[in-house]
Amino acid sequence: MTVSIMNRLLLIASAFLFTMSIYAQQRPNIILIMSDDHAQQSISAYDTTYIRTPNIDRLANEGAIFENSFCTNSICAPSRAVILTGKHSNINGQVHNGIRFDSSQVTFPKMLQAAGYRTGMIGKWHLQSQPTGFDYWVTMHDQGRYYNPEFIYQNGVTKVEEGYATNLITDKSLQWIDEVSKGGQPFCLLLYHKAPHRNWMPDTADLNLFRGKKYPLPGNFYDSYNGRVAAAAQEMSIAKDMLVTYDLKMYDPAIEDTKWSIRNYVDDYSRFNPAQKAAWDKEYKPVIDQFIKNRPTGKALSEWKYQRYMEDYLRTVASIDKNIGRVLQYLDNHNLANNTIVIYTSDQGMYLGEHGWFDKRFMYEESLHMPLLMRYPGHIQAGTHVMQMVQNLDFAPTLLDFAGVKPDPAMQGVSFKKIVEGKSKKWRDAIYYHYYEYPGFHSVKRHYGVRTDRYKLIHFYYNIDVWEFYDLKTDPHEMHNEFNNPVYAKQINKLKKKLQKLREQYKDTAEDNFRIGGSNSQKGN
Ligand code: SGN
Ligand code: CA
Repeated sequence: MTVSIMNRLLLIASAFLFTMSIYAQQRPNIILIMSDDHAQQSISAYDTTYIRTPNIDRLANEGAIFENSFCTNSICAPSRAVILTGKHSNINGQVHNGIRFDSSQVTFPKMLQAAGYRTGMIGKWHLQSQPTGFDYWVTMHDQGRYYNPEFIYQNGVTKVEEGYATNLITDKSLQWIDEVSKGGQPFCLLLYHKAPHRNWMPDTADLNLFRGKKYPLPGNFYDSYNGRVAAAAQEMSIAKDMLVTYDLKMYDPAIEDTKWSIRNYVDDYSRFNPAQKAAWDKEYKPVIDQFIKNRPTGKALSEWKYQRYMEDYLRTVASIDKNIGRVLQYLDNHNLANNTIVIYTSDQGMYLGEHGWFDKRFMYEESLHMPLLMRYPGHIQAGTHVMQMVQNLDFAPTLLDFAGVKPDPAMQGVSFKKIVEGKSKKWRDAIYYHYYEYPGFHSVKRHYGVRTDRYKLIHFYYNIDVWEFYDLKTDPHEMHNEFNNPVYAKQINKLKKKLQKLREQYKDTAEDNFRIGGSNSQKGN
């Protein structure tokens, strides 16, 4: 080979390597922050009624807020599986919480990993099988614990670590980002918080927040569930089902409660170290004493429970917000903000007293909505409001799209990259939903349905056969089931057809009569 050919080959090779390295650098890092049961109503970018969340709001101000982001099945493990696979529950198999996720499936982290991304998963996993597709992972057993949680590392080591879950998960995440961001490869981190899940245990550092603040009761707090059989049959009512000891921390021999409630509370309480216990008692002891003194009953008790619920729930949210602030600050300080997509979401929505409830599961608005905010400077315009109806089903194809990786053709979701970038407006006109976990915790009947920008049609099945129809424009709080109202007959017919089409499209035409074993009741011993 002559010298000039050698030189030419070297030149071509170095140009190729240079292009590759630019390409590698241009692919964005991805940080998907997800919390557990975070109601959109308690993010001030959406709603300023209850709390200020300045750090989460930063993502909306500097990027996009999705006004119509929904889950496909409003419960934890199913939502996580939908996010990983880009497929509905009937296809990915995770129809309810009590199933071991089939981790041999194609997931977006696996695809990113194969495309050269460093991948990490830190926090609440809740899918029973071990995470796959990650270079690094550390999770918690099942729901995890708020205080001094036990972490499970991928090398098989389990370790109880002192501190508060939301802080610890953030510490570990920043440490991992610190390590991987120094290499040449882009990274993708799933940063999954336990909070603000039941039983809403705040960080001792936040116990002074919101003390004694009065929250407005939602207008339908005293819902009679007229015309809504399934809504009447649930067991997630603040008045009836919220437990004063376990949920509201009123632990005292003078206070009666179920054995389940007391046992579970003691289980958490016994984990405190002396300093945590002292701070905890300092906050709750006076509240307990007051409660014993006043002994509220009837409506006064329901409203007292609501206020206590809100106080603790919002304290756990404040900690999430603070820790998101730490992540954003880290990115700023390390010159990573511009090349990193940051997303904030929750596995589903949550009731903060609407219809008198806590928990989720129903296809009604508060639990169907998933908060979704996304920042990617230079690509997503600051202050973008996305009105299109996106779903967690779309996360996988969207993130792959941003990373320049072609989604797996079997994924059922659609990339909303062009939508959030403001490059296209073309989108679906209806979303599909299917909830299966019945019989189970909180007794929400199995149902599936369709929602358009204005209407919603739901079919409750399994041990009932009931249809509901709502006009969200005239009845945004879903108090009037108009299924039998002739005024809507044409609309209902249209929606029934749409529902059938979606069920065919998503291969979900069979009403699944699988059995859910055992009793999940929290009311027994
Ligand atoms: C636990 C909770 C329930 C909750 C489920 C599912 N009970 O079982 O209230 O509905 O999780 O939540 S608890 O007393 O043990 O906290 S999910 O978000 O994980 O699906
Ligand atoms: Ca959840």
